[in-house]
Amino acid sequence: MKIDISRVQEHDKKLMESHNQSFYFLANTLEKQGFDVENIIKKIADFQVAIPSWALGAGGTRFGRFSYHGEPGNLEQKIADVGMLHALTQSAGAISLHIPWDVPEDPEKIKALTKSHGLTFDAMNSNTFQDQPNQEHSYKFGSLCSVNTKAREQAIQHNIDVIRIGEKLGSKSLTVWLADGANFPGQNNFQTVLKNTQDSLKQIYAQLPEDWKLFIEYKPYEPYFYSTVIQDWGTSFMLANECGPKAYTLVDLGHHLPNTNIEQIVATLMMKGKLGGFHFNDSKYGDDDLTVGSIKPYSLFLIFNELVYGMENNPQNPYPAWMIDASHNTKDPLEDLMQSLEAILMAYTKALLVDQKALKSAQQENDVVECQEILHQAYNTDVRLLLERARILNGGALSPIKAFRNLEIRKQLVLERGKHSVASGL
Ligand code: PSV
Ligand code: MN
Ligand code: MN
Repeated sequence: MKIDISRVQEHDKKLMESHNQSFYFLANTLEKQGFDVENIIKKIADFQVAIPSWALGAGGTRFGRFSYHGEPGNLEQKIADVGMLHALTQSAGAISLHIPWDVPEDPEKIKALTKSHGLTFDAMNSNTFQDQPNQEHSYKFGSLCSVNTKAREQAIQHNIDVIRIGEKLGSKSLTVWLADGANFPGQNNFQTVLKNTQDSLKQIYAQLPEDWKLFIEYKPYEPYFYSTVIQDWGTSFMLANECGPKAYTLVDLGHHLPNTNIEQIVATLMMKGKLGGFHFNDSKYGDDDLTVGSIKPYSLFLIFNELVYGMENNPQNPYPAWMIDASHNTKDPLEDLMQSLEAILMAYTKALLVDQKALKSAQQENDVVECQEILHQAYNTDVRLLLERARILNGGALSPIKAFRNLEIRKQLVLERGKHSVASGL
């Protein structure tokens, strides 16, 4: 199914008058404060976030899935869902695939379909955290870290296979997230499993095409509860350095222990030119994978403040790959993703409104109060009208969720795809 954008524009006509009035008021206010509003809107419009194929079904918990029906049942339908999200929001211009869940039968056809929705392929994700049917060696006790050479070789080969599939689609990166770890002290020799992981990653890295990047994701705990081999950014950073210049650390917001200063991690990695990718979500306790900005929007703003600073001041760091990595079971997944996209763009826009020059001089003066005032001035600006403006100018919906609901898109998806849902989810 493809969205008929003229129906969206027709729907938006009713909302335009009030948007215009409020927008010009805000634009004037910001211009008076010295901001180049047109430039900010262009930056918002250019900011694209990838959608992972596993976030399109209601999932997110191992304990129960409560379907919203009409969920995508194959790769073509997953691409159609992201295409729809992109048509409405104009900010979801890429899809991230997980192998073996999303193996394309005909890569050329899938490539053309993706292009027809205005999408590109973001990072490919390998999966060595589950055993697949007919798999020879089990990952029960680890994959790239395994003390079983055969299991390790199998996991390395899987990652190489994923790269080859990605090449056919035009992807340019591989994200490796490993569940490898231990539930009990003494189970693993820390140095052995880290060394094995390092050797395995180097072998995968050796097979990376010239213009590809390797993203190494970290996570402190879960599924294992005593130790994880790549537990933190330091371990990921060390492994990326061992692999070489095309390997980077990937920060997933949910993969930190409570109260970790993620913005400081971002600053450090960007200074070192090693922040490759970013997974957005939100959490109260751990890797809860909740809607972005639903729990700690101010933290998200502080993280974006560092990202914006890094993008402007750290040419040694490549432009990071953005992706939403969130999925749970109580919202329509498409509406949930629209809320996440909005939260990401809001935090980004507010970070663009931080007066960097004034902040620098307040820091120089050690004027602690003024530093906070500057951040709060930006954070407390209601930027939603700027987001609306960027969307309309790009041909999207003024309010994606309103359009999605009023045009009864979920109902049409259920009619078209039926009630059963087979989308894979974590
Ligand atoms: C598991 O924590 C996880 O959510 C990681 O964040 C990965 O990026 C994702 O699954 C897909 O493998
Ligand atoms: Mn992730
Ligand atoms: Mn996760």
